[in-house]
Amino acid sequence: SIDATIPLRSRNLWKKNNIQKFEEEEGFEKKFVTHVETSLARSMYNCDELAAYEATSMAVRDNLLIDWSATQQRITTRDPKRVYYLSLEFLMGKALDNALINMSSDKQEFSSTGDNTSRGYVKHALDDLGFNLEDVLQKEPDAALGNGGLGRLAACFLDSMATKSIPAWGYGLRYEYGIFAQKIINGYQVETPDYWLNFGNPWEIERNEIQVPITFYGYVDRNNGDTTTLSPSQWVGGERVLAVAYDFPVPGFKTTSVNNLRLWRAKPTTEFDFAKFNNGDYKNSVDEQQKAESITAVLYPNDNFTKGKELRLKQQYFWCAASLSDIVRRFKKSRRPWREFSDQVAIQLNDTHPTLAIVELQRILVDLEKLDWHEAWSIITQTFAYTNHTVMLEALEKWPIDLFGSLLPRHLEIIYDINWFFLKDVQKKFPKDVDLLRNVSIIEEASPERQVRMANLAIVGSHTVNGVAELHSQLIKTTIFRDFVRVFGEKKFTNVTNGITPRRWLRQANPELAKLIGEAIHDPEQNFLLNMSKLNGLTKMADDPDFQTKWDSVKESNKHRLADLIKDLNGGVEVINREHIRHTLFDIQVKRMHEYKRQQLNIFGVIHRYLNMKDMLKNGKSIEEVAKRYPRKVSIFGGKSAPGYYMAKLVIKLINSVADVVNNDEELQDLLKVFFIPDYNVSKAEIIIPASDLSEHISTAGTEASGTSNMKFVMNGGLIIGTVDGANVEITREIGEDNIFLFGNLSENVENLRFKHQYNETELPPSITRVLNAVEKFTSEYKNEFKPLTDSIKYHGDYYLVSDDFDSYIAAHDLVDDLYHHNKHEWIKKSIISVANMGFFSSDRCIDEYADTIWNVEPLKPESS
Ligand code: B1H
Ligand code: IMP
Repeated sequence: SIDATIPLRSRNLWKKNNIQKFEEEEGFEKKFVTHVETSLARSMYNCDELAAYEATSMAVRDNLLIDWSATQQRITTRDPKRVYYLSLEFLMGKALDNALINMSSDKQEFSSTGDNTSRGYVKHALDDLGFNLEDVLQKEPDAALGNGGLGRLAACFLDSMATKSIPAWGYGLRYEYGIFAQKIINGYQVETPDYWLNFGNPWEIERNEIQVPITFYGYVDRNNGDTTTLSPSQWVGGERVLAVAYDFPVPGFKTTSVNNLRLWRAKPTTEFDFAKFNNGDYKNSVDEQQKAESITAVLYPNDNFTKGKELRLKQQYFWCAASLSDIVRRFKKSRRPWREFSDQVAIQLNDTHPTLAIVELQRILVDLEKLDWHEAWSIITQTFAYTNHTVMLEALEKWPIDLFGSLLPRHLEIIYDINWFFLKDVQKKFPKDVDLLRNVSIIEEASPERQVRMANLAIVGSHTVNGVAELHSQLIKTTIFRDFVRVFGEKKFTNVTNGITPRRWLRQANPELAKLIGEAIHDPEQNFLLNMSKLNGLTKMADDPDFQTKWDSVKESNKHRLADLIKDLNGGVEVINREHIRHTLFDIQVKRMHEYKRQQLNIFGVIHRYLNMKDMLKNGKSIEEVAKRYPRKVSIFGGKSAPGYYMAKLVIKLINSVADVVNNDEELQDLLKVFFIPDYNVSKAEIIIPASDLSEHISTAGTEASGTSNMKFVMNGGLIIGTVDGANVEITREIGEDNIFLFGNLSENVENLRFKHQYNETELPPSITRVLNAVEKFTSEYKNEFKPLTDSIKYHGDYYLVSDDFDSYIAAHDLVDDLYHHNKHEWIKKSIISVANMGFFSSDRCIDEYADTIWNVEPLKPESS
């Protein structure tokens, strides 16, 4: 490749012509108008809100790119160790609002909008230009390139790595279609395609200069003298596509560091199949090429579940090969010897989805760079680390050998060799332990098909394996990866409890609360967003009646914001009684629909409550007496089900059926409302989460690896009801057990309870039987519509232990009711104390832990900060 660096004699001219960042209104306005008139070829007579969004984004992007370039040049020049975060999902949400908050500005005056970030003056400027910032922000579609927690975690980590000036890049896929949009029709989920690039995307830089050829299929040619699979081998490919890079700037908060997220898009090569063409099959030849684009067409919409589809494996290899090629190219620029690779490069595998990167790097080192097998392998095992996100067996990735070997013949050979050396070591250490060998083998010898176990490969190829919350990290060591602990020892397995970025999840989602906190702890510049232990300062205000009132007013205002959204989604018809909103308990469960997350438990609880209220009225009690027992409450649900997940979809229908009945029951006089928010996504989460009084994190103990929305809710002053599962455990430790409503069986008892169900040794408590019998009353479409749901509990072993936890769940809700209703001051106090102690859950803390204990990397800060 040619040297693309400008000669010394020309550089002064370049420097003279460098563009400058804008730092205040006037500079922004000028950029804005310029982009409207040139980039968009529009004018003041032809500028709608979409154009305003595009021009604002391009102006802001210009600023970010100046910092991006400086950041990347600094990293290139200083050449420190870099982190590569490989994730098949990045659930970024909207970029503009976040960029306005994060974008560095030397002039951080308090503008008349009361906003001390760049957002403040841009809002003002847009106002002068004839636009309202909030409306302009609405024009941006969510970048929804992820399913749920795993993808959003990757996005939070990018924010923290940029904020901490860690030299880090994210690598992923640029899906043409993100997670589907959910419509609710007649109470049922209907999926519609999310063509998020419809109006183009001002946040991506298409890098047509960076195109990596990627090979599939073909065969291994052993006629070149390579006698064993361990020596350099020739993979003769059968199909070729190109990976084109698209870069997304990731700005840090209060720093000029801007990191990069590189997403790959598949496109055809310019090679042409002349054989076909000569056969007169021109049309077919073009069609074949077109198929290349299908590789990055769509995100697989399954959360915590995998299906062995060939296209998915193609996606994984395409992405790993393109990323590895880029990483290796960058390493080679510094002309260091290979043995320094792991001093320069740390690669984090976000779940097993990128495990092929291990094999691809071994292939590059052995086949292309001609390193000795063992030398290559030792580089690998010092470079990679693997994060596990679930213990649920249906999510563990396995690929049938035939499918794998046909798509990636050379990689399968390499895997066999990795496995051979690995098992030889195991055998030496544990002679004659065939069970152990069978369990840890990368190949599963099962009928009808042998399979490649990606988790085993990831563990063998990594130096560190981590879980995402303490309980989860403990569980992987005692269950799914138990045998690997014997082989590698405990030390290889560690914990990094998940976190969330307070910039998006506090400052951006809840500006009023961030402002109130800043004032209360004498930090109007909101530096606590960079050091969340400062929130501790709130503790001493927890009892202050004036402060409590302010705190509750912020909550009330956020509830109105959510009530507005719900009204909007309900066709303009109000659902929530506004008059009493301050004292209406907002009880929220928003997350992917999954049996293990137990939305069914929640809606059964709602039915239980409804039946009780109706019984009181039937028994001659007045509505005032009912209202004395039950605080006003709105139960809010939201979440997508995988399109093929029958049970999860049935739960959505049940929620909507219950809502129909309850919301139209005039006898109840608005004391209870139920609403399912369609198309839950990151942007909606930013409105929903700050409005909660109570949120539900009620998975069967031992099933939710961590959960991260639990952290978001508490950081926004909501209390939670939850099981002893995932990060609920550490939340309890941090905020104190008096401030959380825990219930249910512990994970250590789950196996035993399931066993009892299997042998029909459990009798269902009358409370749940009453609810299950009532469920059919809510059927509107077909008779017995919800029978599969109730039967799964009554007759099919109640795998998720809904019946075992029901009474304890109801008892916890009784405590909630009582406290919210009769001791609001105590409630608010708990809320304040909880927020005061949530510092631990900043993703900045996670990144510190990864950097120190797994990556061994250090920040490279800009000179000025
Ligand atoms: C989590 C997934 C996941 N765990 C497979 N596993 C997928 C697995 O497309 N697939 O094949 C997609 C997603 N996602 C979640 O990760 C956990 O359930 C949460 O408890 C956890 O908080 C989150 C982040 O660690
Ligand atoms: P890459 O590391 O080659 O992918 O380049 C990433 C970015 O780093 C480039 O777009 C430049 O902004 C910057 N960069 C690359 N090479 C150099 C260099 O030789 N000196 C300074 N900056 C560089």
